[in-house]
Amino acid sequence: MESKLIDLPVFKDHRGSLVAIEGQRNIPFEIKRIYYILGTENNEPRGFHAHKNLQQLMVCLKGSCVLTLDNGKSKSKVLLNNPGQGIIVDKMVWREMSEFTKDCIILVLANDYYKEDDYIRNYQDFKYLLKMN
Ligand code: T46
Repeated sequence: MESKLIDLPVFKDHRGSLVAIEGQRNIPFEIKRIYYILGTENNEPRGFHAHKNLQQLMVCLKGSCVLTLDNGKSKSKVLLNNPGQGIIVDKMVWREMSEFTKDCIILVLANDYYKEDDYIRNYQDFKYLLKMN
């Protein structure tokens, strides 16, 4: 699976908007964990790691930030600022988040529980493991 932006179903009417996300229906994995990132007033960059196996969907519910993705072959920068879109971040992709607005809220849906041993926090280790795969 590649990392990619996907459109989410947005149900908009005179009351406002509702966005629905269903595991293995409009995203390609089952959802085991949900977390969210907020309180980014200091605009401190986050991430700087890859995951050995974890797949995630990231949705910016409010404000914006820049997500940089690096699969070892190419790097891309995506502005997350649309709650009607999500970005699937595949395993073995180095991610960095920066340029947070003060009001930014990022929702993340993950296909597994929190496991510290799934993290690759050193970029040289990440490049090495990519070569070994
Ligand atoms: C990712 C990016 C987008 C938990 O205890 N449970 C959890 O499910 C998570 C995600 C984190 N934590 C603890 C571990 C740390 O003590 O929360 C603290 C902050 O986590 P971290 O420094 O990993 O946060 P980010 O923003 O750098 O990375 C997070 C996710 O960890 C990561 O999987 O892809 O958001």
